[in-house]
Amino acid sequence: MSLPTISLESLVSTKSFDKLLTIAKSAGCASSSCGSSAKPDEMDSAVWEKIKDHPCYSEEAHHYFARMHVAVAPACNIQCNYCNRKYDCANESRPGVVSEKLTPDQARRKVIAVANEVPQLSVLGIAGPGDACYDWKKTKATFERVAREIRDIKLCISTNGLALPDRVAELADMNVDHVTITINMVDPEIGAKIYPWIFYNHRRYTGIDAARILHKRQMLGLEMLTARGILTKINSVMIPGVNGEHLIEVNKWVKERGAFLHNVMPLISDPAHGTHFGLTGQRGPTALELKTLQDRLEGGVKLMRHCRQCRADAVGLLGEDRGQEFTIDQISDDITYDASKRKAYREVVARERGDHVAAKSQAVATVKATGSSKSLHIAVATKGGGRINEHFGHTTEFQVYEASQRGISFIGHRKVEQYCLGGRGADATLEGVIAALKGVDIVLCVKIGDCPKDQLAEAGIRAVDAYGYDYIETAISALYASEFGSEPLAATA
Ligand code: CLF
Ligand code: SF4
Repeated sequence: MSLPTISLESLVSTKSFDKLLTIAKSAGCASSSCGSSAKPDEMDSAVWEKIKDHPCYSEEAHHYFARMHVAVAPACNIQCNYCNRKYDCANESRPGVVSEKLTPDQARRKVIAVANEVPQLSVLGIAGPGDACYDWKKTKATFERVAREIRDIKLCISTNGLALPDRVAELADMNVDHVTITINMVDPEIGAKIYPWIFYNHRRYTGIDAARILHKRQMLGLEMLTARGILTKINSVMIPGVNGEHLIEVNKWVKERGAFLHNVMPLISDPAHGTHFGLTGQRGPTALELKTLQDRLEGGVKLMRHCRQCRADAVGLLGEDRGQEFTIDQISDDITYDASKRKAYREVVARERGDHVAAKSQAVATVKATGSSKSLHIAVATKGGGRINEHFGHTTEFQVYEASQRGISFIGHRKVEQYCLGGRGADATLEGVIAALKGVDIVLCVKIGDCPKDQLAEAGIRAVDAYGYDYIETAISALYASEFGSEPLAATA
């Protein structure tokens, strides 16, 4: 069991720079793997440099680093059947939420305010609320203003791809290293069921003609990005009965054209959102349908499974949204950038990550050494940093892992309502939490009361709080070994 000499949490929560530096410096070098890199052996160093701090492109990085979106690009050049223009672009966001729209100058101020207060910030993304490549002037002006002041921030955009080929050269000039294209089809007949129209070269196209143009532009854009070494993530919205099976074909096409990641997201469809699919009763996939498709896609383009379908003005670690702390009315007109918090945080994270990777590798070896063919599903209460560091009752999102002979993998998350508020737990909320944890064998948390623990046990879920503040994988491997190996049963709560 490895305990940190310094908690990332203390570094994140402290407000005083002097205190922050003291914490960072006092960490010393107690790490068991000091100097070791978190870079996977098989990964190219140049690619690693691009993804190591990007919470969406690296599952491992999402424990440490945060992204923020600024909603500067409201205009869009296509219509998707899962979109209602009242809301944000559903290609990269949950439908049904509306962002605070900003000018590039307001966006610059907001990014600086967040960078001064959220040391985990590493990526600025523009994900709408319309299309970042179509509403290009504002996207470009925002990136230029921010990059002039915060030189190490990564720039990232999300687009439907129609206007992308016209912007690739400028994206490369601005050092935008990460581009997401939403690609839901490679067959225009299927495309016609998803896109009623597009607006291209000053005219509107409908039906198969529209889908054919969109498909060609998406493929061209992807090829152009790959040729320039820009990493691409493909988002696909899984729409059962429309493109579910077809996404296997999409995965092959984008692999051939050099895509780096494939993120298959569930359609979120509700009549209240006023979308075509919502109003016509098109359903989204079940969690099992989504996982089954993702499992079938293994072996193609690397899959992203930790997406949170965040909103177009999201701020914070994936899964948390601190946007309300940084609305534009709270930010001074003459704010200036102070790099100190981000710098101190990065120094600590560099040490912590090497240690975490070594611990993870040890944990996987422990699981494999059991030789068991069984799998274990574990939900973890965590605030980030790759550790079990949240109370059961304070959790709003559990991270779910699977341990098996394939290793220990993050396979998804379960959002829940916070069970314990003001020191008291609500029974009705607990029922919802237990329902959300269906299929999970064990819950890992820092602390849990007897009452929720007993109710979880009645639902067949074991709650364990004996591994508080340990690395997630270390605790999982110990539990797996105690369950399926020859080792004596580990201490459980
Ligand atoms: Fe934003 Fe998207 Fe860049 Fe990430 S989000 S533009 S790549 S910085 Fe990430 Fe959010 Fe999923 Fe998007 S979790 S919705 S994948
Ligand atoms: Fe809506 Fe985004 Fe599709 Fe445009 S690209 S129609 S904003 S989901």
